[in-house]
Amino acid sequence: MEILKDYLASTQGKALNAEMLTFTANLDQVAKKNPEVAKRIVKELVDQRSNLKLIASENFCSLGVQSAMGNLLTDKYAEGFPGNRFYAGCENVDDLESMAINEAKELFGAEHAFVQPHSGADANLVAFWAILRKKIQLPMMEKLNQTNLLNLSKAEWDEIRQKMGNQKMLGMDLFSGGHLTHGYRHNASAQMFDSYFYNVSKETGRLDYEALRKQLHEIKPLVFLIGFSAYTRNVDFAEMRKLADEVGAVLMVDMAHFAGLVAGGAMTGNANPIPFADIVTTTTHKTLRGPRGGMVLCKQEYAEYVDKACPHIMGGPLPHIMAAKAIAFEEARSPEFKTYAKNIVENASNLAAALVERDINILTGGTDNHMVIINVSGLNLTGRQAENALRECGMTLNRNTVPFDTNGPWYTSGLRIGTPATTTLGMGKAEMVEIADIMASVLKNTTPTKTKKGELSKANYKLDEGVKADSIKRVKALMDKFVLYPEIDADFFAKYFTV
Ligand code: DSN
Repeated sequence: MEILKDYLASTQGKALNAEMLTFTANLDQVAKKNPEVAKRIVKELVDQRSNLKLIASENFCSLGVQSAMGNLLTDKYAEGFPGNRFYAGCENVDDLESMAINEAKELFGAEHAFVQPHSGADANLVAFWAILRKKIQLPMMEKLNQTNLLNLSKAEWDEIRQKMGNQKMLGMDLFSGGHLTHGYRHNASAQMFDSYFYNVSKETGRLDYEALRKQLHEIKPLVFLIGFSAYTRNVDFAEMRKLADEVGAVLMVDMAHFAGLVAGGAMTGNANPIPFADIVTTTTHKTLRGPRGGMVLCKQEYAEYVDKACPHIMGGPLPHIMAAKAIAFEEARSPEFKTYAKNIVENASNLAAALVERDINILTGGTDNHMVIINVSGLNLTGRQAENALRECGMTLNRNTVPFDTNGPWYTSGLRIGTPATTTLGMGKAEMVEIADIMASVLKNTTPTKTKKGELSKANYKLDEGVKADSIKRVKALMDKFVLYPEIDADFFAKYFTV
């Protein structure tokens, strides 16, 4: 407590808000146990304060959300779901989880919510197995006149297992913007399902509904999965529902990226998947601005199967994270969050327009959501070179494949940028134009070096020193104006870490 005592003495006369006090006290506890860990926490804050966060899947959650995550709630086991636990003493966690569930249902207008998944990948596993159990296991059990798996003979169980493991799923191809967990061969989902993929149109870069219809009729999948981590256009979920119904497929949507836009009313009508999909998964930390975690929302008919994620694939939930989810969902119901969601989209659209004005190649020429995807191949760069050059200048973003990418998923030909974090900081149109200008200048002044064989390197590059110095200055000016977590006093860091 020495550091905290010093700190409090040094701030005499200054009003300290509760968030600062909590943060200070927590960090002090960490420092007492392991100062090196405390330093790393502060170092991360320093990094995120001094570099522009343009990663489309990241954000900054409130200090209230953060404080809810770091406490004694982590000490409780609560396998099961509210009212149905495998341990005693869960009444309080029941209340807490129910609060998060009710907030989520209210926020999204969902029939049912399951707030335990630790990540989006977990949420997808929960959803996949809920679908398989309801659609395949249940009818087979009914045919056998059985309700308990443990009463099946080995032969009966083998037959069910094989049928469950042999179902088709149609998801978006990774290169078109789909996600690893949607059937990619290096992911367990490709072993669970016989996976098929749809692509965006080569001409428009957008989903082609007629091509999709054709594929659906050919494949007739059990699961029709819509969701992406690198696609910038709205999806017509009413149309997707129609397509799914034509072939009797379950419509599953992974809205991890745009959940905050749905919550904040920036994606409404047919762009909101909740009324149309059977089952929707999401993370809670991207545009939704909550703690790192996942969630499943579904129609009532899937509720029972989703809730029984334990014992099926999950162990104990994280009560401290569910507490933080309850706070984040409540925050997302506020009028401020509505404005925030609208601003995210406006910022992304202004960022895209400013990049296009500077002759940067943007996929589909713009965006409907929170992200923008740049194709850097026309500049002779790989995504990796562009990502590294921009990070040298204080811009944190990630390289990404573009549809039909010839550079593969390691080097890639694209960059994915997003506005959730900069919008949280309060940036608007002027800052988006400034960011676009810095980015364009860095990209145009970065050139690949030659390999020993005289070919263009995919990894190494040369960035003009003058442009670099100027860009660093300009990014710093932005960051100085829009301070991350202004509640946390910079002087306090000095006690743990010299910047
Ligand atoms: N890693 C996330 C993203 O960046 O989109 C998806 O899992």
